[in-house]
Amino acid sequence: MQKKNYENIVKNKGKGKKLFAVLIDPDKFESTEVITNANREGVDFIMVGGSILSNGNFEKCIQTVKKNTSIPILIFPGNHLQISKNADAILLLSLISGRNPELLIGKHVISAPLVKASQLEILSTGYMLIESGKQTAASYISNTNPIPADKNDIAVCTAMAGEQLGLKLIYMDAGSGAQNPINEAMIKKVSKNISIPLIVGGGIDSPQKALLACKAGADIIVVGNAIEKNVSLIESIAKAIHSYKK
Ligand code: 1GP
Repeated sequence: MQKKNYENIVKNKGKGKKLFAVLIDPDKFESTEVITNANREGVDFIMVGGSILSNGNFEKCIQTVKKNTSIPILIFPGNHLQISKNADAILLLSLISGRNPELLIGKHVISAPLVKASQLEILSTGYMLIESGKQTAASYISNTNPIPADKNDIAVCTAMAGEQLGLKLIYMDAGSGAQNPINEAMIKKVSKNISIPLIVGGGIDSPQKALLACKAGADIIVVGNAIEKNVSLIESIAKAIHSYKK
C-alpha cells in the first residue's frame, strides 16, 4: 500500500504539475484495456467508485486493477461501505456543498472503525457538487442541491470553509456525465482562494476541456464517463494534462 499520495499531490502542486485521475465505475468495468492505456500514458491515479453498485463488483474491480497496475488506487466512495484494503487511499468525502447531515458527518461515524481497520491513507476531502445543466446521479442520490453554476462566491466560501475545517483536498464535481463541466471562472476563483489541492471532475470529455480546467487552476483532473465510451481518449487527455505549463 502506497501511503504517500497526499505528499505527492502537494509536491506536484508546488511544482505546478497537473495530475490525471481516471475514474472507474465498478458497475461498468468490463475490460482491463483502460488499465493498459493508463499504464502506457502515465496516468497518476486510478479512482474507483460509483453512486450505485448493482453487481457487487467493487472489491473484484479493485483487485483486478491492482493486479494490472502500480498506479495508486484511490477509492472514491459512492457510499460509506465502499472500502477495500486493496486500494492505496480513500477520498473521505464530506459533502460540504449540501446540507444533508448524514453526508457531512453521519455516515463517517458509522464507517470510522472500518476505515481505520483498512489502514488506507485517508484523504479528507471537501466534496462540492456544482450544478451542471441537468440533475446528476450524485445530487439525486445525496438528496442535496448542487451549488448554482453562476454562484462563484458561494463556491469560494464553501471551499474556504472546508480548508479552514482542516480538510486536505477540495473536489469540485459537476457530476458524472455532466452536461456542462465546471466553468473556468469558478475554478479560477476557488483555486485562488484556497491553498490545498483542488480536484475537478464531471463532464470533461476532451483534452481541450481538461486543459481549460488545468489553466483555471485545477490540480487533479478526473475523467470517467468519456473514457468509458472511448478508452483511447486516455492518451490525448494525459498528454494535454501532463504537458500543461503555467
Ligand atoms: C464524477 O467527477 C467524476 O464524479 C467524473 O465525471 O464521469 O463525467 O468524467 P465524468
